[in-house]
Amino acid sequence: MSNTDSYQAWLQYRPIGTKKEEYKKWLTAIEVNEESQILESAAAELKKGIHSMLGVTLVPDNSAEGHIILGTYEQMDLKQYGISPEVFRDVTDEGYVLKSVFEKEERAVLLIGKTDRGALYAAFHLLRLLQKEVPIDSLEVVESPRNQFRMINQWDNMDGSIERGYAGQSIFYVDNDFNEDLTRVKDYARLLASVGINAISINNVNVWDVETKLVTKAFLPKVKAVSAIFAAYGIRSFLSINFASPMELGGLGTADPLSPEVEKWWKDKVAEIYEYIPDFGGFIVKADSEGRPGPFTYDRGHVEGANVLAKALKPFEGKVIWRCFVYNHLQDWRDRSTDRARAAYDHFKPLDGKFLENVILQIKNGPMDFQVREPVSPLLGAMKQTNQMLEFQIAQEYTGQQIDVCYLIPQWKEVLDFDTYTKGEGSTIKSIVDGTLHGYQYSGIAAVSNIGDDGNWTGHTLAQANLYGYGRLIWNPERTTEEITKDWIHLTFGYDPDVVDAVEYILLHSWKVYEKYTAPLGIGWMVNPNHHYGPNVDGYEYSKWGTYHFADRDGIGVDRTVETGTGYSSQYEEPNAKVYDSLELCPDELLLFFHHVPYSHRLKSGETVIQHIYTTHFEGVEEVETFIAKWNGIEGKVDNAVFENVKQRLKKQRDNAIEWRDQVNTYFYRKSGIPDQQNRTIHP
Ligand code: GCV
Repeated sequence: MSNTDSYQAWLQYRPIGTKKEEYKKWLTAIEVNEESQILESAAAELKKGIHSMLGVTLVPDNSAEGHIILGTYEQMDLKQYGISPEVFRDVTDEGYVLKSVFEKEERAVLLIGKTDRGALYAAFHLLRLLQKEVPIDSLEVVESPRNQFRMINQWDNMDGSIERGYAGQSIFYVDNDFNEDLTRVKDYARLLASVGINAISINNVNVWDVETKLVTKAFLPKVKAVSAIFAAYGIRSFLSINFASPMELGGLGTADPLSPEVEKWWKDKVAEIYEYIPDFGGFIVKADSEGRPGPFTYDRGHVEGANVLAKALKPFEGKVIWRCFVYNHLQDWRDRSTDRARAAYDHFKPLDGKFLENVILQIKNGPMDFQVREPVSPLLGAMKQTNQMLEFQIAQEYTGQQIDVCYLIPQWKEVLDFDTYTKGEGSTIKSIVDGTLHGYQYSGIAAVSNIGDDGNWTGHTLAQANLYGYGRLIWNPERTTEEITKDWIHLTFGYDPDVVDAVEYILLHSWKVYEKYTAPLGIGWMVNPNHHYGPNVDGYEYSKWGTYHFADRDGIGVDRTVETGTGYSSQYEEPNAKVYDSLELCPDELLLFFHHVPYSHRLKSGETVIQHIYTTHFEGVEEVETFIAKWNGIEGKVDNAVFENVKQRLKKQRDNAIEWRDQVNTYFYRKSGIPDQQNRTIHP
């Protein structure tokens, strides 16, 4: 993998080793059984990949001895290949069957989608198998994605900047316009489709002046061009909109969602958008949050706000994705009723059942904001009659900003496996967002992208694993972290066991290591305000009374219990509510999220809180040293440019970890006056 190849990310398509001759018997020609743009993309991907791996140029032929048959099941004579149509009964629209048939000297690899999108995913599946050099002579795969929406949110601004972007400038925009060259957008679509992404919003949820105009004639032809690129890869495009558009674009005196002229304005606007883009996905909306306009200005609520848009989108089957990241960022949240953690649930739970059916609420995984450790948002699953979607952040805003390595798949897996008990035991987040638990009509998962125009897309080459892993995990949340991680390493770096071991070690330990040298026991927020990079223990205070961690001479942590605190713990179903509320039962890793305790409080691990803080911060730095040693051990076994990219970032990560360790340990030593039991130097 060279520096330029790191642009290909996990679509390396390296020449095949021992299996080459075997594969060539199967893969000489391709027959596409239907005309569609998506099938054209699938065929192009197969041609490209197979040429690169086997040196074979697939010819269009259905009589060649070994050929691929690509298409949709309705157009296929299934019986001829011994496939019962029954197989497709439980396959969803984006699912597929992948089967190899060897009969009378004829070899065929069937890639049959329920629709053309399924066939595209089947093509990428086959390409993955070839890259992994597995036998293909008896393939029998039946696959359907578990989640309906598998979405990416770009936080790109039209001036070319990216909110919380850590990998260069936008690939979409420059100088308040679209990029003329959309080659990278197409390559991005390929990467996303290869891991099963089927929806994307192409502008920041904070919609400023220029972006507001994306829904006007000035930009719709270009939105259409970008949408067409994604559509050819089965990805539907969405736009983030400004709730005040009827005023800012339409010149109306109000954006009140109950005003008939506002309702008409949105109807006309939506109809206009669909004239340009018939398969437009819909709107994503950040309203009444962090200073963005919304229905509150008119004494209306989220229901009225979302529903006026939903009505306009309904005739076109468009969706409103309404974000629940709503809290009062100016208020003193120590007041019981305004604890920021409580906000989403307090705002939205009472509105259950009131949204139109094409509204989906998008809820961040935790109640705060993508911290290294947070409990799962209690709003997820709490609204049984309202479509919901989970929001992750692939961009590492609070987890090292793609300088420090922090592989987030293990964190996301914990979220998806979390049992909410909302319908009794087994009410996991994954069963909520895949729609099965409450029978949601629309649901799924979205995540904030981590790419920019850096040569390797993600700044840190290892951060590509988060994007890859996101797609693979949300396609099937039962997939293990280890499986996903190994796949990414094999596809990206190949099979050298030393490389695989080193990269796997670093990735699989990285989240916990990041947690160790930054924010302990669920406390979070000890970062520099605004840019959120680097330690600043007292950085986050929303009021003159205190900081987010409430540390004083005697103790630390936020009391979110019912009896003496903000009562946040009661937003969970039992037994979770009781577990979090109880000092004895609350898991160590979330202790300070729920409880204010003396420094001498003993954790379940047997250590005191203060000793845990010291020890984890020392260990965090030591473990980054181990990452460096592991990485240095594979010099010469990965491409030099990639080696250097990761090496430099690991060095910076060590500096960061040292800075975190020293600031955090010194701060708590000064506050508590309690020395480290092992007499390590706390304040150098
Ligand atoms: C897009 C956090 C981030 C903001 C982001 C916001 C959101 O507050 O720091 O940059 O704004 O979340 O999710 O809307």
